[in-house]
Amino acid sequence: MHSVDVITAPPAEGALVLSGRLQRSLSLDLAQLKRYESVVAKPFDLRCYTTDCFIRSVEPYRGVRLTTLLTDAGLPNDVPGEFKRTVFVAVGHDGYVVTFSWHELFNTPVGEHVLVAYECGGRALDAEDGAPILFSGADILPAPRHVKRLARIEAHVLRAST
Ligand SMILES: Nc1nc2c(c(=O)[nH]1)N[C@H]1C(S)=C(S)[C@@H](COP(=O)(O)O)O[C@H]1N2
Ligand SMILES: [Mo]
Repeated sequence: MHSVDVITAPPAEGALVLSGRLQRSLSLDLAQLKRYESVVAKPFDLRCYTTDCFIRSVEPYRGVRLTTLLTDAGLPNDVPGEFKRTVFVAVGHDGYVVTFSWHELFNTPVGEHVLVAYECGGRALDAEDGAPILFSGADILPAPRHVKRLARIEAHVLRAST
């Protein structure tokens, strides 16, 4: 899918918006997410970091890698190499926030397991099920970066404070 057809309209209700320091903003509803190449994750147990409690077992998710979406939006490169200083802030519909770094996503094995999921165990997920769900399949305790109803990905290029 090419991004040209998704940048002009205002974000649709429930769409995922990628914005900030990217070459273009994207607004993607579930149907548009499904047009990207998908991958299927391994089943896993959701465990909370704070309590270390088991929440539930999750069947395999299908979704698009976050790196695929960020590559489509275009990483910042106005200053050559500045994309390596980018952090990505992922925000749920309720304001819940988690972070990723460019290195983590593009330069470690973690990135290949970070999905924006819209299907679980072969069944389509809708907003009531929490779709789209951002999750990081290589995390030790997966619940914190298992963001229900992912609403936004903001890209920020960091610099050292002076
Ligand atoms: N949108 C959103 N997703 C979220 C959270 C949240 O507050 N908002 N909390 C996270 C944390 S810390 C945990 S432990 C689990 C809780 O999952 P549950 O609500 O399905 O039990 O959701 C994760 N995903
Ligand atoms: Mo948690």
